[in-house]
Amino acid sequence: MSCCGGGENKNQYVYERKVNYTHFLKYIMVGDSAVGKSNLTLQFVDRRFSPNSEFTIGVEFGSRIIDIDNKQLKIQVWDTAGQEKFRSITRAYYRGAVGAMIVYDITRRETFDSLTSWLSDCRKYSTGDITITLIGNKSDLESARQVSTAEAQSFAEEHGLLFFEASAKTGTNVNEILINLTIYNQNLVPLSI
Ligand SMILES: Nc1nc2c(ncn2[C@@H]2O[C@H](COP(=O)(O)OP(=O)(O)OP(=O)(O)O)[C@@H](O)[C@H]2O)c(=O)[nH]1
Ligand SMILES: [Mg+2]
Repeated sequence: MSCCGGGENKNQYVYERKVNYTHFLKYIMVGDSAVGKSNLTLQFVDRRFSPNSEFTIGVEFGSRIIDIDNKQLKIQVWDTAGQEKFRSITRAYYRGAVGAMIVYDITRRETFDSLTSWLSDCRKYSTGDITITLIGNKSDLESARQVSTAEAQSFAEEHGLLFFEASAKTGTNVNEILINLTIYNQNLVPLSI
């Protein structure tokens, strides 16, 4: 596990393999507490789900190398704490991020209602161009859904965001999010190391 700014968390991220890469991208993951940010990060990095994950304290990060068009891209995902008391810590981590994932829980309406505030932080504290993806997590809990896909899609269009529903539990759409965010970034940002 890579960790900074906080204490121990039982979510274990694998150490990255020592593979050469030609491009580097920092992404930040934000959203209310318990929407599933740490589990999405765990799926991105290690293709695992942790049913008993604990609140993130401060910020953690995981990374993975993906190949797109014969380029080896190192993606570093900063997984922030959603609890209000960590908000000021989180704000420091937008710096240098070229991608942001704002996550809500499709089964908890209040986490969708918080999106405007997360979006505002994202735009205010990021530096340079940042591509933002909206993620409606816990799509495996369809019967408990409180936010329709159409409503979220419309919010995303209104604010110029990419949009996916996903499940950190089943892994549905998790790779697609990472790949789409990355392809979109490659189009926008000249990358080099
Ligand atoms: N069914 C289901 N449960 C999920 C999913 N993603 C996360 N969970 C559960 O939701 C709870 C919270 O998940 P976390 O990943 O710790 O949430 P978080 O957003 O990192 O929370 P903070 O660190 O407090 O900001 C845990 O019990 C997870 O097992 C999902 O896609 N489906
Ligand atoms: Mg967490």
